[in-house]
Amino acid sequence: MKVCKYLYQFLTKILAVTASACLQAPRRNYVILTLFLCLNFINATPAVAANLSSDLLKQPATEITVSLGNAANELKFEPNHLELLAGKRYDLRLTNPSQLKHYFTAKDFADGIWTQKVEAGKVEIKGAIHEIELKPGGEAEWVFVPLKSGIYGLRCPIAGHTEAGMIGNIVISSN
Ligand SMILES: [Cu+2]
Repeated sequence: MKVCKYLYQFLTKILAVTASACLQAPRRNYVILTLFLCLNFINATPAVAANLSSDLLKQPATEITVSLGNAANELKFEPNHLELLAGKRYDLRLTNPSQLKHYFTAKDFADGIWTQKVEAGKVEIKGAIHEIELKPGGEAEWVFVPLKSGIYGLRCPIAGHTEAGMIGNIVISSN
Protein backbone atom coordinates (compact mmCIF):
# COMPACT_ATOMS: atom_id res chain seq x y z
CA MET A 1 0.00 0.00 0.00
CA LYS A 2 2.95 2.35 0.70
CA VAL A 3 4.22 1.83 -2.84
CA CYS A 4 0.74 2.73 -4.08
CA LYS A 5 0.76 5.92 -2.05
CA TYR A 6 4.14 7.03 -3.41
CA LEU A 7 3.14 6.14 -6.95
CA TYR A 8 -0.05 8.12 -6.48
CA GLN A 9 1.80 11.18 -5.12
CA PHE A 10 4.32 10.93 -7.95
CA LEU A 11 1.59 10.72 -10.60
CA THR A 12 -0.29 13.64 -9.05
CA LYS A 13 2.88 15.77 -9.21
CA ILE A 14 3.68 14.79 -12.80
CA LEU A 15 0.12 15.57 -13.87
CA ALA A 16 0.12 18.90 -12.08
CA VAL A 17 3.45 19.92 -13.63
CA THR A 18 2.39 18.78 -17.11
CA ALA A 19 -0.92 20.58 -16.81
CA SER A 20 0.78 23.79 -15.62
CA ALA A 21 3.22 23.72 -18.48
CA CYS A 22 0.61 23.12 -21.16
CA LEU A 23 -2.20 25.41 -20.15
CA GLN A 24 -3.02 29.07 -19.74
CA ALA A 25 -3.49 30.23 -16.17
CA PRO A 26 -7.32 30.56 -16.02
CA ARG A 27 -7.96 26.97 -17.03
CA ARG A 28 -5.02 25.47 -15.19
CA ASN A 29 -6.60 25.07 -11.76
CA TYR A 30 -9.70 23.52 -13.18
CA VAL A 31 -7.74 20.87 -15.10
CA ILE A 32 -5.50 20.08 -12.15
CA LEU A 33 -8.55 19.68 -9.94
CA THR A 34 -10.19 17.37 -12.48
CA LEU A 35 -7.07 15.19 -12.77
CA PHE A 36 -6.75 15.14 -9.01
CA LEU A 37 -10.37 14.07 -8.56
CA CYS A 38 -9.94 11.31 -11.17
CA LEU A 39 -6.90 9.97 -9.34
CA ASN A 40 -8.71 10.20 -6.02
CA PHE A 41 -11.59 8.21 -7.41
CA ILE A 42 -9.30 5.49 -8.78
CA ASN A 43 -7.48 5.43 -5.48
CA ALA A 44 -10.54 5.39 -3.20
CA THR A 45 -12.74 2.73 -4.81
CA PRO A 46 -10.60 -0.34 -4.03
CA ALA A 47 -10.08 0.97 -0.50
CA VAL A 48 -13.84 1.11 0.13
CA ALA A 49 -14.28 -2.41 -1.24
CA ALA A 50 -11.36 -3.70 0.85
CA ASN A 51 -12.76 -2.17 4.06
CA LEU A 52 -16.18 -3.63 3.36
CA SER A 53 -14.87 -7.13 2.77
CA SER A 54 -12.62 -7.15 5.80
CA ASP A 55 -14.95 -5.73 8.46
CA LEU A 56 -18.55 -5.06 7.52
CA LEU A 57 -19.12 -8.26 5.57
CA LYS A 58 -17.92 -10.46 8.44
CA GLN A 59 -20.62 -9.30 10.87
CA PRO A 60 -23.44 -11.73 11.59
CA ALA A 61 -26.40 -10.73 9.40
CA THR A 62 -29.71 -9.58 10.86
CA GLU A 63 -32.51 -11.59 9.25
CA ILE A 64 -35.60 -9.78 8.00
CA THR A 65 -38.44 -11.49 6.13
CA VAL A 66 -40.66 -9.59 3.73
CA SER A 67 -43.61 -11.29 2.11
CA LEU A 68 -44.62 -10.17 -1.39
CA GLY A 69 -48.38 -10.61 -1.39
CA ASN A 70 -49.98 -13.28 0.79
CA ALA A 71 -51.94 -16.52 0.53
CA ALA A 72 -55.18 -14.51 0.07
CA ASN A 73 -53.58 -12.76 -2.96
CA GLU A 74 -53.78 -9.34 -1.33
CA LEU A 75 -51.58 -6.80 -3.10
CA LYS A 76 -49.24 -5.66 -0.36
CA PHE A 77 -45.83 -6.09 1.18
CA GLU A 78 -45.78 -7.59 4.68
CA PRO A 79 -44.24 -5.68 6.40
CA ASN A 80 -44.33 -2.59 4.19
CA HIS A 81 -41.92 -0.56 6.31
CA LEU A 82 -38.33 -1.49 7.08
CA GLU A 83 -35.86 0.31 9.34
CA LEU A 84 -32.21 -0.44 8.75
CA LEU A 85 -28.95 0.87 10.13
CA ALA A 86 -26.12 1.95 7.86
CA GLY A 87 -23.02 -0.18 8.28
CA LYS A 88 -24.89 -3.28 9.55
CA ARG A 89 -25.18 -6.48 7.57
CA TYR A 90 -28.65 -7.74 6.64
CA ASP A 91 -30.10 -10.92 5.21
CA LEU A 92 -33.37 -9.90 3.60
CA ARG A 93 -35.51 -12.97 2.92
CA LEU A 94 -38.16 -12.39 0.30
CA THR A 95 -41.03 -14.83 -0.08
CA ASN A 96 -44.05 -14.91 -2.36
CA PRO A 97 -46.82 -17.08 -0.84
CA SER A 98 -49.39 -15.81 -3.38
CA GLN A 99 -50.51 -17.20 -6.74
CA LEU A 100 -49.31 -14.05 -8.53
CA LYS A 101 -45.94 -12.87 -9.73
CA HIS A 102 -44.50 -9.89 -7.80
CA TYR A 103 -41.50 -7.59 -7.84
CA PHE A 104 -39.44 -6.09 -5.06
CA THR A 105 -38.42 -2.84 -6.74
CA ALA A 106 -36.47 -0.24 -4.75
CA LYS A 107 -33.94 1.28 -7.15
CA ASP A 108 -32.74 4.23 -5.05
CA PHE A 109 -32.45 1.94 -2.04
CA ALA A 110 -30.37 -0.47 -4.13
CA ASP A 111 -28.06 2.42 -5.07
CA GLY A 112 -27.52 3.21 -1.39
CA ILE A 113 -26.40 -0.26 -0.30
CA TRP A 114 -23.50 -2.62 -0.88
CA THR A 115 -24.87 -5.92 -2.16
CA GLN A 116 -22.82 -8.90 -1.05
CA LYS A 117 -24.98 -11.48 -2.82
CA VAL A 118 -28.47 -12.51 -3.86
CA GLU A 119 -29.32 -16.17 -3.47
CA ALA A 120 -32.25 -17.84 -5.18
CA GLY A 121 -32.57 -21.61 -5.37
CA LYS A 122 -29.11 -22.96 -6.10
CA VAL A 123 -27.94 -19.75 -7.76
CA GLU A 124 -25.90 -17.04 -6.05
CA ILE A 125 -25.52 -13.67 -7.77
CA LYS A 126 -22.83 -11.14 -6.81
CA GLY A 127 -22.82 -7.46 -7.64
CA ALA A 128 -25.35 -4.67 -7.90
CA ILE A 129 -29.02 -5.66 -8.01
CA HIS A 130 -31.87 -3.22 -8.59
CA GLU A 131 -35.00 -5.32 -8.42
CA ILE A 132 -36.04 -8.90 -7.76
CA GLU A 133 -38.90 -10.76 -9.40
CA LEU A 134 -40.56 -13.54 -7.44
CA LYS A 135 -42.77 -16.05 -9.17
CA PRO A 136 -45.62 -17.68 -7.16
CA GLY A 137 -44.05 -19.65 -4.32
CA GLY A 138 -40.66 -18.04 -5.02
CA GLU A 139 -38.00 -17.22 -2.45
CA ALA A 140 -34.81 -15.18 -2.55
CA GLU A 141 -32.23 -13.96 -0.08
CA TRP A 142 -30.54 -10.57 -0.44
CA VAL A 143 -27.45 -10.04 1.72
CA PHE A 144 -26.26 -6.44 1.89
CA VAL A 145 -24.86 -3.60 3.96
CA PRO A 146 -26.78 -0.28 3.85
CA LEU A 147 -24.42 2.65 3.24
CA LYS A 148 -26.41 5.80 2.49
CA SER A 149 -29.06 7.06 4.90
CA GLY A 150 -32.42 8.12 3.55
CA ILE A 151 -36.05 7.14 3.06
CA TYR A 152 -36.50 4.96 -0.01
CA GLY A 153 -39.61 3.89 -1.85
CA LEU A 154 -40.48 0.25 -2.46
CA ARG A 155 -43.09 -0.97 -4.93
CA CYS A 156 -44.26 -3.76 -7.15
CA PRO A 157 -44.43 -2.28 -10.69
CA ILE A 158 -46.74 -4.95 -12.16
CA ALA A 159 -49.76 -3.24 -13.75
CA GLY A 160 -52.32 -2.46 -11.04
CA HIS A 161 -50.21 -3.64 -8.10
CA THR A 162 -48.63 -0.29 -7.12
CA GLU A 163 -52.05 1.37 -7.50
CA ALA A 164 -53.68 -1.28 -5.30
CA GLY A 165 -51.24 -0.49 -2.50
CA MET A 166 -48.30 -2.78 -3.14
CA ILE A 167 -45.90 -0.11 -1.93
CA GLY A 168 -43.71 0.47 1.08
CA ASN A 169 -40.67 2.30 2.32
CA ILE A 170 -37.25 1.49 3.62
CA VAL A 171 -35.49 3.81 6.04
CA ILE A 172 -31.72 3.68 6.36
CA SER A 173 -30.46 5.66 9.32
CA SER A 174 -26.89 6.28 10.38
CA ASN A 175 -27.57 5.53 14.05
CU1 LIG B 1 -47.09 -7.37 -7.34
